[in-house]
Amino acid sequence: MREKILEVILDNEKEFISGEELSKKLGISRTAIWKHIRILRSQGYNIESVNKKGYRLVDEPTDLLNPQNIYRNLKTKFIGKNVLHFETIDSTNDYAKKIGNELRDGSVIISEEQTKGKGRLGRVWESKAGEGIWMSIILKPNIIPNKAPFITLIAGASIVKALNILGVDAKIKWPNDITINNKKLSGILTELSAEIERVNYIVVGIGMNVKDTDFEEELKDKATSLYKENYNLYRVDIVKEILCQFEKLYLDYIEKDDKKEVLDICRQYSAIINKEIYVIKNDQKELVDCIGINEEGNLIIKNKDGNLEEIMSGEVSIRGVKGYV
Ligand code: BTX
Repeated sequence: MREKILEVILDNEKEFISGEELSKKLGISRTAIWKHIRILRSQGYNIESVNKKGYRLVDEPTDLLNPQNIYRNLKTKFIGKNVLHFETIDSTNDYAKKIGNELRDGSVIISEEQTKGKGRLGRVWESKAGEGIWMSIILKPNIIPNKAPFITLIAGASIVKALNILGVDAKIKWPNDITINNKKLSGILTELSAEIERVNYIVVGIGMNVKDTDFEEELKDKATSLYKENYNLYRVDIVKEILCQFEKLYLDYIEKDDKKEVLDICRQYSAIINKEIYVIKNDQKELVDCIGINEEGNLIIKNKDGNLEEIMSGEVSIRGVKGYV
């Protein structure tokens, strides 16, 4: 109901709408409407109420990640059409995994804060309140499990594409980091619930630092945020653009087995192709030349003996010669 009230007020733009009109339109009492308005205000909506005139929105709500804001003008078919928004949560990925079976394909779990944000291999992902985008997309494709890892690349491609569309000079560090100026801006954690022959659901977790000004000591040299790089963007615009780019690339892959655009994007915006990089595997660090990404989405490197090698995502970490990239 609250969402319906908000929709009517938003659609009315800067004009007043009376409590009576709202109550008739939505079939609830004026007192109930007032209660909802109070809650909407506490969520950050600047709604004015004037005696005998009614309610109106003083200025557009800007950077709230609540479902209503995400649904507005979202140009997707099914991704992000069901959003669950939390003020705080342990991990959006963990929650998505818990209730993945019950939610429909394309549902999004998003939280202002994570108290146990996860990276890959049990690592921690710092997710402070209101400072970033911490979200998980639930997918239910009819594919065999070994087709799932490519979805991480799809997510990376959609994030880097979305950011570049919004004017950010972001790059992708194969397979799952998005960087700016050689520092980590965003990471992806894809998790899978599957049987041998069949995927139940996939959870694509995306973390992005948007407003952070200060990182913990350990992250200071390798992490960055959009704000730190002088980009002032609304989180909700970024979320919508990512969901939109993601859906297109995802459907190409699932419906047509078409990887072309994802690979093109990963190559075009690569932070590591044609550079010397360290490949780290089981604590072994090897300096190699990064040659490219092949048609499977695997990384091609040339080691110091001149041999070409193909690396699959998940088996290694990549580091730059001078630092993170
Ligand atoms: P990763 O294992 O590649 O990166 C984790 C490493 O990155 C950490 O060990 C730390 O060094 C560094 N790091 C931690 N927090 C940050 C940060 N905020 N910015 C930059 N670097 C950081 C990457 O794993 C996958 C991250 C996915 C996060 C999303 S958020 C929504 C969803 N829910 C959840 O619990 N995880 C995912």
